[in-house]
Amino acid sequence: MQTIFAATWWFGRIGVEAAYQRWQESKESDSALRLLDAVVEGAAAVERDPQVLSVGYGGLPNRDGEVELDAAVMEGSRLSAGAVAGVRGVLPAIYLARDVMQHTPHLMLVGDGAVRFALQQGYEPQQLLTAESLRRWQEWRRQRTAPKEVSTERSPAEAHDTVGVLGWNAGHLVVACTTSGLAWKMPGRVGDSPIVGAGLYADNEAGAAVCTGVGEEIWRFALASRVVEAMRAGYSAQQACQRSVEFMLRRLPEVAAHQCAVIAIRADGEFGLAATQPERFEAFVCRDGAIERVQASSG
Ligand code: SD4
Repeated sequence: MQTIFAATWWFGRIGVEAAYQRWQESKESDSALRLLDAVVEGAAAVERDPQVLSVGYGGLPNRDGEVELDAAVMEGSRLSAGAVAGVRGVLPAIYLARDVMQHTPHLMLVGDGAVRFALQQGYEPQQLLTAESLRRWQEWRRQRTAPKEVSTERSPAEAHDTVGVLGWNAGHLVVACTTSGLAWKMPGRVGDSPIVGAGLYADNEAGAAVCTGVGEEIWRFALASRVVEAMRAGYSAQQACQRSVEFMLRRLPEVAAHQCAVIAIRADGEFGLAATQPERFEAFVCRDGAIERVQASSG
């Protein structure tokens, strides 16, 4: 029986490798739980990597220099989900999202309430800023207070990427998504990533999708849910992603100025991806351990 993992961006490779490793080493007898643990582990590996400046430890902070994490998980048999948003000092945030799903009657906890829950669950408070992310924040602040200087860096929104990990086995679908959100965001700002239907969705009857890019644009189009509903209507994963992104661009042409990307797996295991800026988007797909880099194509 084939097992598929897929994850966004260059660090998607880290995500699918860690997911597949967990899948293979797992002693969990319930295959649905085993698959969920695998995608959570894939997302957590990216959170722990300080080289990734947009997820977890080392993620770029908000405008006040604080790292605020958003994360969510969803599984497609019971449509169960758990999410956290605006969480400070907790790592991996994706574990906490899974804890919300498995150990509370709620779907999402935010801010201080989420941190209190984390402490009750035994998480140790962590410093998520690294020397590098602190240096970048200080540089951003310096440039902001010196408006005549021109920044050569890509705009914060464009420089910021989320890891979304999809898992498929025997028709069962799961998804994990975690991010530090847009760099230099307003404190308290939440994007699409922890929002069921916007940043992620999974339904075994149709498929699963996870998004990355500018959350405000992705959210207003409920992109993950839109893609899953297109698969339910009979489109392939590739067509569903493509059609949904084309709809966004037709409905609001200015979306083309932003990166909005989605990857999807249909209930039968077929994979697809699309992006408003396809030349800048890549994903990694792992089929029974064989990893392939996939680039979005235009049109
Ligand atoms: C957000 N969607 O918070 C995330 C950020 C991201 O590529 O994925 N950027 O809006």
